[in-house]
Amino acid sequence: MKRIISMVLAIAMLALAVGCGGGDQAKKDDGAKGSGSGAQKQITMGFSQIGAESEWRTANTESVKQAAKDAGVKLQFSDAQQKQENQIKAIRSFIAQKVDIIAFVPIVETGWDTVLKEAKDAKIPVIIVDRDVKLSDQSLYIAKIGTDSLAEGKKVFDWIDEYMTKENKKPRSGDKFNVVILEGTVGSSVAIGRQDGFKNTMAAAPNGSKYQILASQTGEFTRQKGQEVMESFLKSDRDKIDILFAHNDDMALGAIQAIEAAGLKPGKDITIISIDSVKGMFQAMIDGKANCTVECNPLQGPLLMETAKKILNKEEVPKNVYVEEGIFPADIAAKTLPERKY
Ligand code: GYE
Repeated sequence: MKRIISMVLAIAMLALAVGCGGGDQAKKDDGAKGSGSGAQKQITMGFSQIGAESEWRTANTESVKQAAKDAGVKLQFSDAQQKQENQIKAIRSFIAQKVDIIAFVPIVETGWDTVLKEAKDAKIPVIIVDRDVKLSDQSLYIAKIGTDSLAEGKKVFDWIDEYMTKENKKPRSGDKFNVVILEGTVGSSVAIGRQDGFKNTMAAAPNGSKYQILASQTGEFTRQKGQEVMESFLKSDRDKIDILFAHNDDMALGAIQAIEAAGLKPGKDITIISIDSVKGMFQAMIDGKANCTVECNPLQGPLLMETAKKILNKEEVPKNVYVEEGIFPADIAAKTLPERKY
């Protein structure tokens, strides 16, 4: 039932993201008043993206660019090439250019206080997109449109436990299921949240003691690194690994190549689940090489533009909005793929 509800919500969210809906599909926290200058003239938004590490990120960038066009917002787009220092530089240059509003995807959680204080002093409102930040002062941003990574990590463990039980799986060696994890970017809120959500759920689950984490290492959210790290996991534990949890689909897709190269069957010898739900992962599931993907919706552009306009119109906006997301196991992949937007 829960799964059906979240899928319905995910579809509703997607409708909002592609611009045919509106309203309250998103969960909202406490409200916050916008600040800034009027919104009658054309809005200029400075947007700092972290780079192009994954299929998800490409879809996120396209969504923001397209939504800016559709909304008549002038976008100053800056690509940080995976470096926080480049993001800080970009934000400073947006302040110097006196843009109307700044939006950015924080590559890591910490280290933003100083530059965001500079934006606040310059009276430029800030919207945080996708990832979360840790700030000493919550008034340094007006709104956040993001990803509930703790919930995603929880969905991953719950699905694994249900699947291993339903399929009557047995550990390949010993008496516990051995899990290996490919983590996302070190210090990013999504890597921390996905890992914590998974581990906390496992620790509290009645079946939690049937599982153990054999190895966990960053694959930096990229296909290449995912493949390399999986190769090293397989070198030491080829015949022990039962489950791979990759913090994103790209790393899972890289790992699939490593698993095949090691002479094992991905999706069968090793159960594979990851997060994002990009088309490449659907194809892998259709090919029988992966088992499940938890959705993370990158189509945040329309909501971002709508929020920016409201802030500049001094309308009330929710402080934190998490987009609702579903889960797609392999058995519905073929049916679902044609409907996927990213
Ligand atoms: O899961 C991953 C990406 O921040 C939610 O970043 C995002 C993550 C996404 O590169 O593929």
